[in-house]
Amino acid sequence: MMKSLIALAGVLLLATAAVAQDVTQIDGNHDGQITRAEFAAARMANFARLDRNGDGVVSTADIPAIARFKPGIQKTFQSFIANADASGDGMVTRVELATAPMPVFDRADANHDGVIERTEMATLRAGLAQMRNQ
Ligand SMILES: [Ca+2]
Ligand SMILES: [Ca+2]
Ligand SMILES: [Ca+2]
Repeated sequence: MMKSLIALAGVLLLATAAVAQDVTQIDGNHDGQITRAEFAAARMANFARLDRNGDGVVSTADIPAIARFKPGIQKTFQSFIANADASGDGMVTRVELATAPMPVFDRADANHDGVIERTEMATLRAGLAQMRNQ
């Protein structure tokens, strides 16, 4: 029981808008900077975890398994879906997630060069933390 709770806590961290990892995990090539491609790849890596019922899409149907333990996740999950659901059918496919807007990345990339460098990293961390606590 304890073990599954701990596992679930990990899932919740990852589930929160799909990018709530520590920035060092997002930095795929560990060069201290995060490119748009690295950010997108980290998000895609979480798709399977977000799709709790395994039907190939992320939707509100995936919430109940998580919401039993953390009711507050619903709002975060819904805002994640709203952000990525390009077709507006309430479901996020892998294709939609791959091309979804990255508002947190864009806000952090102050000089708009498509890379989060060291000076912009604090803003990215703050943005990710804010999503986690939504
Ligand atoms: Ca990098
Ligand atoms: Ca699903
Ligand atoms: Ca930048």
